[in-house]
Amino acid sequence: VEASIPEPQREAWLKNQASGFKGKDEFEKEVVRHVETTLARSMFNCDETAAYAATSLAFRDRLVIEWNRTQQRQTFADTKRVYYLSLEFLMGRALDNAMLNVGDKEVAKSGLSDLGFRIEDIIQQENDAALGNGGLGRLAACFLDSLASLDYPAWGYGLRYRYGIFKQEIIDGYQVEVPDYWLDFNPWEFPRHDVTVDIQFYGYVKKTTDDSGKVTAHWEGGDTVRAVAYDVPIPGYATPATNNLRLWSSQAASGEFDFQKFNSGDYESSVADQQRAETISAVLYPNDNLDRGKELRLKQQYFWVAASLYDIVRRFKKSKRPWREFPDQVAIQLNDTHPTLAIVELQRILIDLEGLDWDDAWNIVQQTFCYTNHTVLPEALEKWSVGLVQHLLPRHLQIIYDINLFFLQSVERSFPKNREILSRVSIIEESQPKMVRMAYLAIVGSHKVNGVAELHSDLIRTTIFKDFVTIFGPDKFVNVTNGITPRRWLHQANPGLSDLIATKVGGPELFLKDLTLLNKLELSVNDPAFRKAWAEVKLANKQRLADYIKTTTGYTVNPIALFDVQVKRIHEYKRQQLNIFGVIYRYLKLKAMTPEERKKVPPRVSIFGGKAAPGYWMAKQIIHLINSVSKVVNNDPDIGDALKVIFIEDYNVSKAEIIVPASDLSEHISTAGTEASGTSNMKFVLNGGLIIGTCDGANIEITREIGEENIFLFGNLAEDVDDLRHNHTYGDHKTDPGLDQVFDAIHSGTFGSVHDFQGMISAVRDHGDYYLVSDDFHSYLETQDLVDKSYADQELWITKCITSVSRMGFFSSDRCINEYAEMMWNVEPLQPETNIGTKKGE
Ligand code: 7GP
Repeated sequence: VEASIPEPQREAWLKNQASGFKGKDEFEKEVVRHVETTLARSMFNCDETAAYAATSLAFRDRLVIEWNRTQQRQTFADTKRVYYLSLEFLMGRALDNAMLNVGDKEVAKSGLSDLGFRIEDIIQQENDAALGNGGLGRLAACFLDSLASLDYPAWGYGLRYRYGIFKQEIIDGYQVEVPDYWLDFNPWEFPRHDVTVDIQFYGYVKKTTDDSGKVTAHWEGGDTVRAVAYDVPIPGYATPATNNLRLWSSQAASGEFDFQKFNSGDYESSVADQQRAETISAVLYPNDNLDRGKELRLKQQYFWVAASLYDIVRRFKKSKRPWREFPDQVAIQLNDTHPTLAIVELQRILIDLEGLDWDDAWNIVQQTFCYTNHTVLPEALEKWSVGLVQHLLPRHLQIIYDINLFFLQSVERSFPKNREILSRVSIIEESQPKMVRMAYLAIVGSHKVNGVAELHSDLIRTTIFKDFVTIFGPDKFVNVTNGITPRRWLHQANPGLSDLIATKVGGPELFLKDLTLLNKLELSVNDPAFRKAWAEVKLANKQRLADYIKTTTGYTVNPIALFDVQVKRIHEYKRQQLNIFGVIYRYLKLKAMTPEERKKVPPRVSIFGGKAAPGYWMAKQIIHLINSVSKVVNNDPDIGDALKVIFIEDYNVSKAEIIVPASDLSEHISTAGTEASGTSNMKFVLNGGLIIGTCDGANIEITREIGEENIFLFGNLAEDVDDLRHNHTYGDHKTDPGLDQVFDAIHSGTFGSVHDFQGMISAVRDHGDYYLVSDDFHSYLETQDLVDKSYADQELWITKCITSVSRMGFFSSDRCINEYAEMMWNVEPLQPETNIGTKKGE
C-alpha cells in the first residue's frame, strides 16, 4: 500500500514536524505532560516509576525523530547495509544510554531535581532488557552501539522474548530461578502491527515440472505462525545516527480457521492455538555454551530467520535491482550458528520462489553471509537431528542435502580418493541418529568465518575447522578480537573515572569516539595530583559497591580491602571452583595463624556473581559451595576483615555497571584454550583493575597491549592441555597437596553437608580432572600471593593500573566493527551530512 502523503499536503507536515524538547524548561514541560496525559497521573501520585516512564518518553520522542531521519537517509542513499542476526541481545538499561547519546543528561538531571527527583534513582527504576545469557549476547549489544556510533547502516534482528534470562534468587545457599517478566512497561519498543510475516512449519514438498522440463519444489501444508515486528531504536554516540533493532514476536496467524472453531463452539481450542503460537517467542533458552537440541529452539531459530530474511529481501526488492547485486546491498552476519538456517532459507527463496538456477543462487548466498564462531567447546556446537529437521522443515532438509552433495563433490574433485576427509567434513554426520552439523553448514555457506580472539581463531583453524582450512584455503578464516563499548563500560558505569580521564585527554566526546587517545594518560602516570584523584575515584567506586553489598546481603565489607571479583556465568570451564578452593585455602591458612599474625595479612573481599543454567547440576553445586563458604567465613570471629566472601545475587548488566568499576583484581581463570575471548576482562582493566588470569582468550592480547608486568598470569598453556588430560586418564595422577587440604576441610564438614560437595571433589580426584583444577592450583596460589605483595605497594599498584588503562584503546568495539566492515562486510559508514531532501517519497 502506498502510504506516502501527496506533494501538495506535505507543506502542512513540514510545518508541524516533531522536534522534541530543547532545554530544561521544555524538558520539564514534556515530563509533566507525559505524566498527566500519557500516564494519566498527576503530581499527587507521581512515584519514581512514573517519573522514570515520563523521562523515558521525553527522551524517546527525541530519539524517534533521529531514528526516522536515519532510516530515511539510509533508504535514499541506497547503499549496502549490514544485518546482524543474533538470538541474544543483552542490552541492559536504555534510559541512561539514551541520555548520553541524545545529549542533555545534565538538562535531565537538573530538570528532574526541579520536579522533585534524583536522576540516579530514576535510572534505577528500569528493568534490564536481559535477552541474552552472557558474552555472546552482550557482545551483540556492544556491536549495535558501535555500529550506530560509527554511522554504519545496520540493523539487528532478534527475538522479542516475553521472558528474558531468569532472575536468580539464592535461598539457603541454593540458586532458585524466577521468571523475568520484563515487558510490563517498555517505552523503548515500537510494535509494528503492520509489519508481519507468516511463517510456515511442517507440511510436505511437492515437485512440478514445467514445459521446458524445469522442476520446481513447492512447500505446502503444515502450520502457520505470524511474526510481528517490534522495533527498538539504537542511538549512536555523538552522532544523530539511530539504527534499528527489530525483534520478532510470535502470534497466531489469524484466519478463518480460528473463526470456524469459534463458531462451532470450540472456543477453548482456538485460544489454545493462539497460545501455542505465542510459545515460540515466549522464553530465552537459559544455556550458555551448551546446546540441548530442543524442538522449540529449532522453531525459534527458523521463525526468526525466516521473518528476518523476508524483511531483508522485501527491502532489497524495492530497489528493483537484479538479484546478482544482492550481495552488493546486503551483508548478513551470523552470530554463532543459531541463525545458520538463514543460509538455507535464502537459497530456498532464490530457487523455489524467485526461480534462479542453483549455482547463481548459491553464489549470491555465499557472498552474502559471514559466520562468527564463539566457542570450541564440543558440547556447545549445534547439531540438529535429520529427523527433526525433516519433520519441521521438509524443504530445507532437501536443500541441506543438496548443499552437502555439491560441496562433497567439489571436495572429491580436489582430494580424489580421500574417503576420510569426505566423511569428516560432511554436513551430515552419519551417526545414529543422523545429525546436521550447523557449524559446517555455516562455513560452507559463508565467504568469511571469524574467531573472537587470536588464540581462539588459531584454535578453530587448527582443530575443529582444520579440514575446512585445507579445502577453502586460509584466507576464509580470519580473526576479529572482541571489544566493548567505552560509552557504557567506561563513561556510564564509571563517571568518576571518565571525568578524571577527560581532564587529561581532552573531553569525553574525543576519547569515547577514539579510545586509543587513552594513551595520553601515560604522560600523567607520575603526576601526584592525578594519582591521588585516581585512588579517590577507585575508593568511591568500592564504597558504592560496599553499600550495595550491605543492603543486599547484610554483610559489611571494608572498602580498604582488596576487592577480588569473579562475575560471569557459572561454568566448570570458567573454573569458579578453582577460585573458591583458593578462598578455602586462604581461610585455612588464616585460621592457623595467631591473632597477631592475622593482623598483618592484607585484607581481601572475594566477590562472586553469576547464574548457572537451571539444568547444570555441577554449576549449581559450585554456587552452593560459594554460599556455604561465605556463611562460615563471614561469621567467623577469628577472621574479621582479613577475609570476606560475597555472592552477589542475580548478576546482570546493570549490576556489572556497579561491580566492574569497584574491582582491584578480577579473575579470568578458564582452562587454557576454553574461553574463546572473554569480554569482561577488557571491562575490568578499562576501569582501572588488574587481572589474574590464564593464557587464554583475549587475556593474551590484553597482556600484549598492557605489558606482562601489569597482569598476573598463571597456569598451564593451551598447547599442554591435551597431554595433561591424557596423563590424568592413563598416567598416575596425584591431587595437588594444597588442594588435598582444601578437600579434607570440606570432607570434615567445615562448610556443611559433605554430600553436597562430593561431586566437585570427585570431578578432580576420580573423573580425570578435565578442567585441570589440580594442575593449576599451585600456580594459582603462588600468583595470588604475588597479588597480595603487589597490592601492599599501593604506589606501584596505581602505576600498573594507570598504565594499563592508557593502553586499552585497542579493545573498543568500534575497532572491532571497523575490522568486520573492512574484512568481512565491505560496507562504508553513511555520514549524517549525506542528506536527502525531505521531499521525495519514503
Ligand atoms: C562466548 C564465549 O564463551 C566468550 O569467551 C566470548 O567472549 C563471547 O562468546 C563473545 O564472543 N560464547 C557464548 O556466550 C556462547 O554461548 C556458544 O557460545 C554459542
